[in-house]
Amino acid sequence: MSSLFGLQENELPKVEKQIKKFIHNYISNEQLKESMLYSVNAGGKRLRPLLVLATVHDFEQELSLSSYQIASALEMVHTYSLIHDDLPAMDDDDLRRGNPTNHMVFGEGLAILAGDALLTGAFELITRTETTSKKKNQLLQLLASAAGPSGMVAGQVEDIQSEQVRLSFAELANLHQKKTGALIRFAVVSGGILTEQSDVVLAQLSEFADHLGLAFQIRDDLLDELATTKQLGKKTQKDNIAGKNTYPALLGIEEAKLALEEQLRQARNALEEITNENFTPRLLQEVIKLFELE
Ligand code: GRG
Repeated sequence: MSSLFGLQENELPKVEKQIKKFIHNYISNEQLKESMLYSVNAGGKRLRPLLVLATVHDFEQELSLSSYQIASALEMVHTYSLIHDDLPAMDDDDLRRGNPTNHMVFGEGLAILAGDALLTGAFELITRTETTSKKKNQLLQLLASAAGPSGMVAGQVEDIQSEQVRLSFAELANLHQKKTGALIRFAVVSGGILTEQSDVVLAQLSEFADHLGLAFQIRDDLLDELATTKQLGKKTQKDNIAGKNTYPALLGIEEAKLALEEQLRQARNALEEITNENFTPRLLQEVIKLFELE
């Protein structure tokens, strides 16, 4: 495999195939299946599976069935989080990735259950993964803490609780490390587990992923802000960002751009620190480039 583009074109379809295979093989209710497949098929950048595969690849290891299965389980958890995040009780969004949200098409009850099924199904898929029991246990534990009450769920709760509160940079970064960072960390560290890295290397991968996760969130806030500013015009920009817990609101747009650059610099440094002589971070460096603002 020569490039990230190659991975996207040739390998990501294999991840999608594994998700669909799992849904078709293990779910018998047609409506539930349809609702799950609706969100799985709605596109998305597949960043998290890409990170799993890129990490395995950079340790110069073959992409085996277990890599696709773990990447699939992770994308299932991500898809669940988006379905639930869009619900009326949460963000109450009508559109996701340019299409009607799951609950707009299937109703709230089925959308909640499709999310539940994707979440629990992800763990079932890991138990059925073609790998050793030791790796399965490590991956199950890691995904549970990334997605659950000490990871993404905690981040979402803190996000709701901080709606009327002005957070500091450190508080916001801490919230995002759980809400969006935890799954990104799982993506990278699971690549390390699949390739049997030492605890030291797993910690180094985790450090890299934390900077990448924060960069992801700062970039997402900036893109949101720049798009809104374009629509509203410069005059209303200040009113628009005031009071929101986003990096541009907290730091201003220029400082937020610098904070993004700083996280990407630290992510690059963290990759350099990885102490495995078979590690050549070509694809992960390409991922970092994707995060730069054009
Ligand atoms: C419901 C427990 C629970 C958690 C939801 C991650 C999350 C927590 C909500 C997502 C809300 C959101 C818009 C967060 C900002 C980060 C972001 C842009 C997430 C979407 O991830 P992408 O950009 O999505 O990877 P695609 O569509 O490409 O898969």
